[in-house]
This record gives sequence, structure tokens and C-alpha cells, in this order.
Amino acid sequence: TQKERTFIAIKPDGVNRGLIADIIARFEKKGFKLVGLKLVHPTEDFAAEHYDDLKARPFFPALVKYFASGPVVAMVWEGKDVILTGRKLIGATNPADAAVGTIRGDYCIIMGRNIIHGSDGADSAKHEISLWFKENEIADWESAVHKWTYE
Ligand code: DAT
Ligand code: MG
Repeated sequence: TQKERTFIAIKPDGVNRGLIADIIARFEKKGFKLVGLKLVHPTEDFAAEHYDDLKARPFFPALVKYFASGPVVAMVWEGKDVILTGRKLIGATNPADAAVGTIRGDYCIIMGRNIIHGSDGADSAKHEISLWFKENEIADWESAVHKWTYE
């Protein structure tokens, strides 16, 4: 389906380092469609909810503090295979392992400051989109260039 959706967030380091436009441009230029966008400063409680599946991990407290340390650009992107392809655009979790040409491979160095989040599957995408966005905050629109992106 061309209507698959994923949740992408530029973390506080990406915002502070002035990388918002570059990161959004990569998803736009790929051909994906932006259907949700807002700047949010998450509380630590909200950050912990977002990363709930990692709460038993030793790095969880530091992860939550980092994620709640400033504003985050929360987005929903739509397109064919956007969940998996979005993960490919982002690159490996550890920027040291992320290929050059990926967002993490090009813009960051360590795991604890890896500048961007992307849903890792259909279930987490659905869960994260509903955690971050109300239904009326998502724009269901048709791109004028749709026929030049898909056949
Ligand atoms: P990803 O963000 O690639 O989906 P994840 O969901 O496994 O990775 O972990 C969420 C974030 O937690 C990740 O972006 C960086 C941090 N993290 C993961 N594993 C870590 C580790 N072993 N040490 C420190 N931070 C880690
Ligand atoms: Mg993850």
C-alpha cells in the first residue's frame, strides 16, 4: 500500500544542531509524503512511555533524560514501505555502524546522541502515531506529484 505510515522524530540533539531542515529534506526528496508535523518538548514521563519497551535496559534512564532534554520534531510520513525504508534512510542504531549516506551515518557519532527516531515495524508505527498525534493533527492529503512518484 502507498498509504503506509511511520512515526519519525528528530531528537533534541538534532533540533539543537540545526539539522531539522536537512533531515526533513531527505524524506521529502525520497518521495515520501509528510502527513503530520509538530514541535514538542516531551516530559520525562512521556519519553518513558514512548520508550516503554526498553524500560528494563541499563541505558533507559539516560535515554529518557536525553529524549526529554529539549524539543523534538514529531512527524508522520506516508508512502510505500515507508516503515522499512525510513529505517534505511535513518541507518543503524549505533552511528559508528551506520553507513555513510544514511542520516545517522552522516550527522552523528555516538548511540546516546543519534539524532533521530523511527518506528521499527507496523505495530510500533501504529502505536507511536496514536501516542503522539490526535486524529485531527494528521492531514490526509493527495500530493499533486503523486503520479510522478508512483506508476
Ligand atoms: P533505534 O533507535 O535504532 O530503534 P532502539 O529502539 O533499540 O534503537 O533503542 C532506542 C534508542 O536507545 C537508540 O536510538 C539509542 C539508545 N540505545 C539503544 N541501545 C543502546 C545501548 N546499547 N546503549 C546505549 N544506548 C542505546
Ligand atoms: Mg527503536
